[in-house]
Amino acid sequence: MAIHDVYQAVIGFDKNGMAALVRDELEAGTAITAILNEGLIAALDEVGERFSRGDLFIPEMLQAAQTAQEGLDVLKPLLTEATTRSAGTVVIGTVQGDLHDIGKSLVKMMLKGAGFQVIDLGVDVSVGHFLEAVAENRADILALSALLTTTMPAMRDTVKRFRENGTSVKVMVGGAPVTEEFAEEIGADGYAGDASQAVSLARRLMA
Ligand code: B1M
Repeated sequence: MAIHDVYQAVIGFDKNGMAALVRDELEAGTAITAILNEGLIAALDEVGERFSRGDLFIPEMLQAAQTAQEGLDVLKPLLTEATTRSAGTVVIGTVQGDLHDIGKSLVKMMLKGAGFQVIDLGVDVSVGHFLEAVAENRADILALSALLTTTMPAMRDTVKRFRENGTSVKVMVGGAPVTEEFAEEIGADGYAGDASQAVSLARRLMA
């Protein structure tokens, strides 16, 4: 029994076996971050590389994502055990045109675990929907995720519309193709490279 089994289960699309493997790892005392980074995320990176090389295709990429999700579902209660006092309200979503969900959901779980109230709008979220949700929930932070270079312009447009609108909400951005420089260029208030950095950033933005 090792993290490598979790990794292999994602690569081998073992959707039914995944939950038990992750539970076994937890029982064996393996750190949640290790299960996440060395098991689930590392395997998805490998799947992405195989996709880039043309060694596997979208149906397989989807199956790998569904398998990883089974593992994340086991970790979710451990990541979202929030403290009672709210650290702030965050509206989160993946920008328009982009269907990638896993990284954004991980950021959501970690923020919840850090005591933030999080409203998750899901994927392929229009600027209008973000504007409505931020106003309705009087959000302190808007958190935008993008996984495709082709949807980075939608992130730019979203930030632009919020700035034109004059709302005081702080905007944080992230996702694999997003960089610190891009965040600065589009006028976001901050960039985070992974879910734990997202928590530190959200805390800084609230300070
Ligand atoms: Co897609 N896909 N995909 N895909 N997919 C990538 C992203 C890709 C890199 C694969 C590759 O070619 N190597 C590539 C993008 C290339 C690019 O633009 N640079 C790609 C492509 C091309 C596509 C399609 C266009 C393929 C096609 O149709 N020809 C298509 C687009 C569909 C669309 O969105 N409109 C597509 C579709 C899909 C599936 C639907 C099959 C599936 C997603 C299923 C789902 O999410 N429910 C999928 C998957 C699974 C991937 C890979 C393999 C895995 C993504 C993932 O979940 N990673 C991915 C390859 C890869 O990432 N290496 C790939 C794990 C996750 C935890 O990491 O999301 O990066 P990530 O989140 C990280 C950080 O980025 C950060 O925190 C997380 C870690 O802690 N983070 C934030 C994320 N959001 C944040 C927000 C923050 C802060 C941090 O603050 C707000």
